Amino acid sequence: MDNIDVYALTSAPYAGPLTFARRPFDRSLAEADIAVVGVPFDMGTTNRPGARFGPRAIREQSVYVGQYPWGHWPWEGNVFEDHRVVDWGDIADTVFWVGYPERVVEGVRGAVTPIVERGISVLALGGDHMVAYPLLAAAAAVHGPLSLVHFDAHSDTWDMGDDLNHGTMFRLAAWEGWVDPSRSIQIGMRTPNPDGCGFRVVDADELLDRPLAETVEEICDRVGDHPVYLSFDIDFLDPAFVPGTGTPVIGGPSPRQARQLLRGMAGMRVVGADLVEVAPHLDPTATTAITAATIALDLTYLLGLARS
Ligand SMILES: [Mn+2]
Repeated sequence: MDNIDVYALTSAPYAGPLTFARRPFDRSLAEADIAVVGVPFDMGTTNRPGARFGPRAIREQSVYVGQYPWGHWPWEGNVFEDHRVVDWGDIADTVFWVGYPERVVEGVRGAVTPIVERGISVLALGGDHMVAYPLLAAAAAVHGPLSLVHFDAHSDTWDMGDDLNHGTMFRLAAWEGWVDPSRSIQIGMRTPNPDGCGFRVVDADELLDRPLAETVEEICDRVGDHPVYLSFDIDFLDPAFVPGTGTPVIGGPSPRQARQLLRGMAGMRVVGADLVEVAPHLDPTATTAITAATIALDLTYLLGLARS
């Protein structure tokens, strides 16, 4: 239990200092395997803003969801025992980005690259989905062209020329060579997608009209032993479950189905991940943030298993 903070055993979920699942706050990263990094930026959104409040809301609910020292149901083992998971805090320059979204790319890339270069796996908490663009840049600089496994209601491959926003970044990331579309897969789409850029797209109907195991198998086949960047937009889920998001689309899967897909990815070479588009002020019940915190913990297990 060396990496288990006894504070987690003794404190109420609504009390105490706020870090992701009560992991140590560690800016130095002297001893870290996995770093949780907040990216509170939402000026790439095309509809309702508010995802800048996502990292703090996810942390708040992670203290509740992650309060059990014995692990995270129903995963086997305990990622916090097997790996040093720390909370790096937020990329703090975002106040200087207000009105200057172009600063986000170099800002996020500059903050995350040194972390990735030290061999630490990054779990980024958005923020709107545009932050995946510099996160992919940093990951690809170390690991080479990545397999993207992307859960979302939207493909985020709109063709808007060079314009970067939360609906275009995966087209641009493919164009940059940071992701290899031929080894990547996008799951859950339910908006028009005229040009898939070479990605395999499993839309919501295909996903939900067949056993989940078939989609898991397809992810495995598509990715193989290639390094994976996993990007999870909370709007992958039906907005009946997660109304707190900027661009909700009806007719999506349930959190349980999403978690089964993620558990099916256990053992894949997941080298980096993000969870984005949580806009907590749009959901006063906090169910969106509770769901996001649960999935963020699932992602720490995937990152940990990939390192084992
Ligand atoms: Mn989306």
